[in-house]
Amino acid sequence: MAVAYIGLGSNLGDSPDNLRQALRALNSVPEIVVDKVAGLYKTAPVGYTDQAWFYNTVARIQTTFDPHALLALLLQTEDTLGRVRNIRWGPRTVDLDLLLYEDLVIDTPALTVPHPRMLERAFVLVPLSEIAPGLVVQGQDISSLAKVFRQTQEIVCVGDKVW
Ligand code: GSY
Repeated sequence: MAVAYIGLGSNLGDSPDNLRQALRALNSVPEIVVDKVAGLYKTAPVGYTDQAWFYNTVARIQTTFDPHALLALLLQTEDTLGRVRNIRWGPRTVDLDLLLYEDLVIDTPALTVPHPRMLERAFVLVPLSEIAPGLVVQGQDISSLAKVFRQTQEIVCVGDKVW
């Protein structure tokens, strides 16, 4: 089994429930076990800022899928849960990003791993550092980066758990 980390986000509909349903859908696939999920965070939108705050979390999974098969499943799960792709950085029912897959570096037209923007987004770094505090990605300590970026990007830990 390979270890991979998935970033989850939602700012449309019942967002905590959307994230819960996404995790359930992934865990119901025989090739995937969801084994650790960070707490739930409310986060100010990054990129296109004229939209509602997001709910975000990060999950660690074990999987027998290769990275491209895993990506295909993430996209299919987004579609099943009702994601409509209209505004590029706009509101979404659920967004599932493949952040890391073992320590592989992948650069294909369809997939870039580590996720190209993960090292500058508090909504990824903070929940990721919660479940993988010693993790180093591209020579950068995730916990130290999380401390830096949470000072400039608004992020609030919400009490509820989605897993
Ligand atoms: O990349 C994921 C979608 N997304 C998010 C998000 O999940 N959270 C926050 N806070 N801002 C975002 N901008 C985009 S695009």
